[in-house]
Amino acid sequence: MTDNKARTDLFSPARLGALDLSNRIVMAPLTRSRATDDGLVGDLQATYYAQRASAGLIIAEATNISMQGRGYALTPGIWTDEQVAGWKKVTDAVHAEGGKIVSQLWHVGRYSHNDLQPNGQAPVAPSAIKAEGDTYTNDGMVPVAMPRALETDEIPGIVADYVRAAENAKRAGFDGIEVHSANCYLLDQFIRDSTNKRTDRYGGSIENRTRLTQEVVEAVLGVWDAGSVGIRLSPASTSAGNTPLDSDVMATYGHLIRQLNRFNLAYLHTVEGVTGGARQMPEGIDLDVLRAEFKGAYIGNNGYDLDLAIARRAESKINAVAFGRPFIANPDLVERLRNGVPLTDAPRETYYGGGEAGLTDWPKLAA
Ligand code: 8OZ
Repeated sequence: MTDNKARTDLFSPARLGALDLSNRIVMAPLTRSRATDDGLVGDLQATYYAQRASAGLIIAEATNISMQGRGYALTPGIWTDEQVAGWKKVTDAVHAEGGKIVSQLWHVGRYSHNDLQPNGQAPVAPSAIKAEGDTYTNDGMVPVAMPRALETDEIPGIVADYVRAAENAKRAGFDGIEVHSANCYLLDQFIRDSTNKRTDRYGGSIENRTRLTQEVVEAVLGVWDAGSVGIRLSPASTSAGNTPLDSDVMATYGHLIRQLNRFNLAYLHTVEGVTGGARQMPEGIDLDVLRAEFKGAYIGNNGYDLDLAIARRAESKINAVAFGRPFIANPDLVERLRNGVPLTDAPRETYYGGGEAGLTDWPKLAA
């Protein structure tokens, strides 16, 4: 299609699976670290997300499926009734503004610290290999801890935690869920041979390493229709602990994506490049080849601006585009992009932690 048609198309209604979007601009999941110690969101987040409801779809910030899944203080959860009640305020507020919102289900795996874990235990991972890097606890930044390898018989419990979170997302009034299988967190740690040295049915071959992601997807489809379930992958990202790439990115993620096709999911949401960083790909990795393997809708993410979104839509390489950081200081991002209004840049200090400041105090354009 022409660039003109692609531009119009980005601002026109679209359907991803069973999700009816008013436009193809998606708000990417953004960790803002303003939940309570108990992982509760409430009026503050209801205001924040409702302000951004003109996005075609909001993917809410990554949300812990269990206490064991936590890797950062003040991130929200979705395993208790109180947490569900908090999210219900958010979804009601977004729906009142005509928006759509899905919950991104998250387990960080090894990227955590004992202080964030139940009874001060070690974080869990496919294998006992420590990540590099720091995480944020109630005592400030600390190096992530040495994880312990999950026993094979613990894995059904993790899948059950995803199912409970999926049920809770439904009770909380979300329009769907996104399985976070990206950014070197638990599911991605299982996928990559750099972080998975297991010898059971969850390690070794590509089939085995991609098994947990598939089991989680299949399990949550007992709760949600496939048309309301998306998945996020980041084949080329090394975020969360400078995690090494898989030794054969194309083969591993290619296999996973072909297997995912049997579920007819609403969408595949891919971080193109290094999360929050470069879009350049290491030699031998071509994400468009992987994208072409997927039979459903595709959301492109990472470092997009409107011109890139138009260009990629014109080439039919994306069905929708996810913007992250631009949504922080531009609650009406869709209107600004449509009208060619310059965007406001949010300073880094506003990203994580604090209260209303830097979260809900960004003005919309005057009508
Ligand atoms: C930034 C800070 C903490 C977590 C991800 C959920 O990268 C995150 C995250 C991003 O997926």
